Amino acid sequence: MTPRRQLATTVVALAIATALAACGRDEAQSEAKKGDTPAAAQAPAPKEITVRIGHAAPLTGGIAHLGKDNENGARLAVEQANSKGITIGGAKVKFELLAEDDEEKPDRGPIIAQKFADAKVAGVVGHLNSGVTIPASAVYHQAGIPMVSGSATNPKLTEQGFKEIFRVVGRDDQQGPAIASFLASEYKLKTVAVIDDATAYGEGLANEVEKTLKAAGITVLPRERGTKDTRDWKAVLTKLRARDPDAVFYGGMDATGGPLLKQGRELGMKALFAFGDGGCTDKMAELAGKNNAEGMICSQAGIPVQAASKAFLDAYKARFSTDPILYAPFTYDATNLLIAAMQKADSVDPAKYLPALAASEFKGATGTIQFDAKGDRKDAEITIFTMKDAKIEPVAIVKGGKPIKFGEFMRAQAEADAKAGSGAGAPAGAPEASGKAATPAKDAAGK
Ligand code: ABU
Repeated sequence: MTPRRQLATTVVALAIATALAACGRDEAQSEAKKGDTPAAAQAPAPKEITVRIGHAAPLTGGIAHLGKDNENGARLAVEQANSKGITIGGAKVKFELLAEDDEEKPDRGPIIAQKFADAKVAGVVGHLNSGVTIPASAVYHQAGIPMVSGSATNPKLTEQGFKEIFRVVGRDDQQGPAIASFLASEYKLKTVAVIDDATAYGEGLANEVEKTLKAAGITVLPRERGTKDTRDWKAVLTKLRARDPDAVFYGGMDATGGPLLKQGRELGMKALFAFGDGGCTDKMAELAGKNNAEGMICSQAGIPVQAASKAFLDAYKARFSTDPILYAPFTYDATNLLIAAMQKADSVDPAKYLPALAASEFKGATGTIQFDAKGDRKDAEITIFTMKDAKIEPVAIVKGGKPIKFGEFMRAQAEADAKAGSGAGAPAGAPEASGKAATPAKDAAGK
């Protein structure tokens, strides 16, 4: 063998060994840079790895608009992270969002969770519905994959003792009492009808509302029930109309809540209609009709979209040519939390970055996020809205069980941000190497 040929053979062998070592270190999430030339092998470029993040929500069916909203939040975070050229464990990371449609079906939850586990995702954002997220969470727990939901509010999710499971919104045992107390204190209610959609979310929230209303001395009529697919509520409403309730509370999503409200008004019901977060969207006015929806009351298990950081709102609008609907700021934060925890742990290995995720102190688009021992967001806000001119408008924010007017909340936030010296141009929720993101950038009016 000539010395020249011997050198070439050695270089090729070195390149192969380097590539094999890279594959072995981070098997399924890593992609050794292919096509290394001998020159590159002599001065190796930083390794690039692809890190997959799963996102699951309904992308078809009645609440596809909410599923897409959630997915957009996660996608924006991934794209922003990729544009920064993040390095973790010495490798340049390219994040890839694996987006799945769980169709709002509980039995699809574990199937998609297993698909994500097989794809070796580093973490999961979702699912949207509690009834899907809860069965899926058992698979994530088994596989050791961190999951952060930006919208599932049923308490059971984080009561299972799964250390991999988190949420960045409040729980229905906070949301239910908050909206029921608001209804009890702001309106002279004697009799309330409570309806649910027989999902983990709808039934659980309705139970919490009923409990609080009864504790306030209000009569609650026997529970009426539909399903997540009910569009014809006339039989239920005709029965309730005979009892002439002062208010109707519905635990369910806007796709079913809109027709409920529309048909209630068509049947001549004058009752105040109220909804939880699933029915707390502008789409209610579209589905029920503008006049029918006017004055309805609803709650969200977090700050309202318009209180999210200006940087997030601007970036979302620029990327998707529309405004976020409901929980996109929360899925955006959930995604950034996963990325920030990986950065802090300097590892994309779920077992290694999970402790950093649990210990997060993260300033995102929805404010500062910390988790309690169960994986719930500490001090989660609950917002109460009313429908005005076909738009839901925040009225009050309940924090730590105490309601304050929305305007006061925003003023206090703006003052706190000014004191903390947050720059208005700071990239909201953008994770930094420290594992903490930039302070949300609200404008001077706090809007
Ligand atoms: N929190 C409202 C909708 C999602 C859920 O099922 O919890």
